[in-house]
Amino acid sequence: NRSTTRTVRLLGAPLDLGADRRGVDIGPRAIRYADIAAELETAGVRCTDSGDLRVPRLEQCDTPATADDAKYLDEIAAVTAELADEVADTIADGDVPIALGGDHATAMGTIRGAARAADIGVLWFDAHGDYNTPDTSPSGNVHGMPLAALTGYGEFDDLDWTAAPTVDPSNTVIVGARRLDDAERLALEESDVTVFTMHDIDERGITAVVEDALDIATDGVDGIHVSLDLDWLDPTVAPGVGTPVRGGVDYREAHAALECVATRDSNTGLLRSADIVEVNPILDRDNRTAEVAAELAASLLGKQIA
Ligand code: NNH
Ligand code: MN
Ligand code: MN
Ligand code: MN
Repeated sequence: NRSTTRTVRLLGAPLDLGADRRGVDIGPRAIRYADIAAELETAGVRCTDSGDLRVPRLEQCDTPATADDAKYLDEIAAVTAELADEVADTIADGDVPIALGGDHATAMGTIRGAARAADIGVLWFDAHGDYNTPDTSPSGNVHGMPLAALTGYGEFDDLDWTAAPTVDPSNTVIVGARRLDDAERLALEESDVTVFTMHDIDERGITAVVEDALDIATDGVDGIHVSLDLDWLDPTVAPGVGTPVRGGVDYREAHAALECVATRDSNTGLLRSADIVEVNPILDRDNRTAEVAAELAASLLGKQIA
């Protein structure tokens, strides 16, 4: 049981090199304007903010070849290496890092940093599998690949760390999947990664699925990282994302899921780090998606309802 007040440290990661739709680099700012700090304080944690990582502007990078299999992977490797260091430092200070994305390639930094301190499992809330590799990706967008890289699947020439997996696939759980690319689906079937689809949530309910996901992710490890892609939610709730897919979780299911994680955390202190990614204010309406993101962060950190 945790006795002292925890401190969350926000790490802005305005990374947009992993996705096609412009605007996801404004995500950290939008989530701060949605007052994530105040939301987190309602969860009873302290909140500090280290500002934004430096990310090269897309216009400053070499234009990828049209047939490039992993666009801007070099630059993404450099940015996420810095993020990994910041995350590791934050955990070493006893704080909980929450990275504000940016596209989902951000997780290559947060999870690598968190895994330096302890063996961790990963809960990946997403409409997508993010298990493509440079060889299988239909788009060349690196935000569709982080989970493969982190679990040591596939060839990532520009990433020197993928040979040794950062997280064990058997402690890696995707929740809410509803759009997998063909090769990605096959690769996931052959892997030890667990995939709970929207169908599973329909059949069994969100809390039963998340309890199972927690059992799997925490089996034999010291803690977990929570990766929250806002396109996990239905686009009616979270319209400001680059690759929306209908049929996602609703507002209440999303909160219920993160409350399950928080309850488990309050009993065992397992939450090490998180990232909140893919908020694209250019595509959003009235900053709604950033607001949902801020509220979900509070649920993750144990905000009590009423
Ligand atoms: N699977 C697609 C790709 O690899 C889309 C990935 N988009 C995401 N993933 N937002 O979460 O390009
Ligand atoms: Mn994703
Ligand atoms: Mn997604
Ligand atoms: Mn169904």
